[in-house]
Amino acid sequence: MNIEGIRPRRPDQLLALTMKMTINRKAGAVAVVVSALTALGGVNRAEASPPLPPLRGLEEVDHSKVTVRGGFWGKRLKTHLDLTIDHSLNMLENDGHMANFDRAAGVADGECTGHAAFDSDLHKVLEGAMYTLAYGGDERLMKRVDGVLDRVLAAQQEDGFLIAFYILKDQDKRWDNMAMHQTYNAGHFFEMAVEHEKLTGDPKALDASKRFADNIDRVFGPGKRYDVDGHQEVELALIKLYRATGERRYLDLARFFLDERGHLHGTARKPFDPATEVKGKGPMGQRLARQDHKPVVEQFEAVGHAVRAGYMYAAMTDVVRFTEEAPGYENALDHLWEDVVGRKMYITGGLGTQQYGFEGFGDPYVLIHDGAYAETCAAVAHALWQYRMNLLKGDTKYIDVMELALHNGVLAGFSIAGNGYFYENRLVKNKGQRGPWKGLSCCPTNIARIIPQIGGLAYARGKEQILVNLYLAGEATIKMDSGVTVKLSQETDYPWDGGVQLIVTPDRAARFDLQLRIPGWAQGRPVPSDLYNYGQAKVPPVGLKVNGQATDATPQADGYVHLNREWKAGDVIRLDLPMPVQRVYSNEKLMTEYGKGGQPPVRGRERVTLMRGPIVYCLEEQDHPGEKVADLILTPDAPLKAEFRPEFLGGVTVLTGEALGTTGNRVSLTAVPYYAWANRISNPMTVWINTEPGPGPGPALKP
Ligand code: FUB
Ligand code: ZN
Repeated sequence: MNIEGIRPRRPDQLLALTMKMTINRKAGAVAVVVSALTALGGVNRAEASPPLPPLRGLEEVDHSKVTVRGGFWGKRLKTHLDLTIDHSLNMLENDGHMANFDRAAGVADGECTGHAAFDSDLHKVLEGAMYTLAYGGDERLMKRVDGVLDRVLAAQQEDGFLIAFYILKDQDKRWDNMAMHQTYNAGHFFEMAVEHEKLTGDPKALDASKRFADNIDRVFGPGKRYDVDGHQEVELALIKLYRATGERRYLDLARFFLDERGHLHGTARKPFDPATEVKGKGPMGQRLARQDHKPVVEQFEAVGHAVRAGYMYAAMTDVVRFTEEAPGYENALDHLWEDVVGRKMYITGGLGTQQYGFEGFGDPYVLIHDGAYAETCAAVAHALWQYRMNLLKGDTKYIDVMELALHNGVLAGFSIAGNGYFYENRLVKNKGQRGPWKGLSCCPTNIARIIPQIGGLAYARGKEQILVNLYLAGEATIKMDSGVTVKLSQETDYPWDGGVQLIVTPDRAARFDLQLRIPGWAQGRPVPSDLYNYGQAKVPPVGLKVNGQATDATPQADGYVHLNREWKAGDVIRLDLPMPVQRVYSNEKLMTEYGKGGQPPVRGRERVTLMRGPIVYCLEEQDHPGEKVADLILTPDAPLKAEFRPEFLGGVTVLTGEALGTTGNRVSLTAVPYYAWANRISNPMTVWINTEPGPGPGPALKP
């Protein structure tokens, strides 16, 4: 299909038209935010100073340079602005997150509520608010957010320390038990502060972050205390803080926290002793869970808690990008990537199984459908890592995985309405209903901050290169090293339609390499490994035209089509990524069911899943009355059709065809996007569908 096939967008799909105050970023959204801050006595800044560039790899195109307009992600951003951020703040207020800060500031009475990671949840929603407000100025929301932020900042101690839980619980035991997420809270505070300063120009949160980071830096480091947090996150956040402030100490501290993993902690660094590296429970089990069982440069297999791992790998990638040398880091990252993407990733981009009874990686090739933990946070952390790998290496395979995780593993954790959440995301389930919140709200609050980052994940740039990584409607403004500013405008209904129109507008004619990602799914690879495949199916050719002239769409080894030419204002690119329905099969080594009576996991019946573009599909029982979806059989030759239904589940493409029921009866089959399941009623769902009659009903599922 070509670009003419793109449906005209309705007014409700146009974020720009429906949002009261947004005209465009510079003239509208930010201007409104800035005026709100002026009223609040904040400091305005027209243009945020650019972050320190990497020493290796590509540069980000920050979300502040990208407008998302309508379409798939525009709808989600509008929901964030209209509902999700306020809803999240309401829930946090109800649960006492803000009250803890008031108590810590000495302006309210009462006992500290919640757990040691409580602060981080509030920081994450505030961070999400910064991205969201950047897309659509909203004076009321900005005032609310700024008011909450002031309550947080009021709790900061003279020495810079700022964790309400510890200020209230036991000041003397701040750093006693490092399993308690102290620096995890700090990291989320730093990330939020960087975005606050970028949005508003007001340095108050960033200054507070520096004071807090300095406090941590006085405690930990060479010749000081040798220890690491129980939950990684601060490492990548310190690198962000370094880039925002230029303070090298923060980069060094991030590196220290990474390099200290795998050493026995205490007041002195002890040599790593491989003899103590054992699996199982007890202290070493704990250390394995938090990737503290080996020095990071010796970690070649993904083990332990999947969220912690994702954040740690992301930070390791940034270390390679921002430090002069990091021997062993890239080698470890390459091994870890092969292990995760080649042996330990669900088809949804989700990570973590319940094989060992916790939220972590299992054995290679053991991905039990009913045992998927696939925590929403793990998919978020995974996407953030893959994004950084692309920046480091400039290969599309990382974006393929990021895209998969974002459209499936992440979005499944969030309701279409914008205020319901899953924590774990199994691939087959007897029932499911997203709740309005979770007491342990790591996943809802990660949703609050990942969705509105989408524009900032879409592009990258090199010296005289622009990389288009995600296809989404909107504009990007990219300044090249040569001084040329390029506006890129995208029109597309991706991921429902593979037609993309790009209009290139440099402010003067200029040569540069415009790189278009040709997704792996359009080249016969649902994932960039042999973990899943399309079987024998062929993929139709990709179409590409520049100013109406057919152009070779063959990607180079890095997965991009390189359009290296002199560009002038108004040049038009039309990309056509055909989107047939694809059956996806798993590697035959993959074990997908629990073994009976404590026996090892087994492969189970042969099954297939369905994908169209980057979207993974599932079956819900309510669409198949009288049948059990876990028992339906989709024969290899049964035709399948794709049909866009604008009024269904927020506007989705469904797949239809015919399956066989348990008695061999013909059943009309309807597959909906996996992320959209459980948005109507709680009912059984399966991602993987039998391909042939089995010895009996499907496996008994956990309730
Ligand atoms: O501990 C902080 C977060 O809460 C983790 O990342 C999640 O797995 C949940 O335990
Ligand atoms: Zn979570």
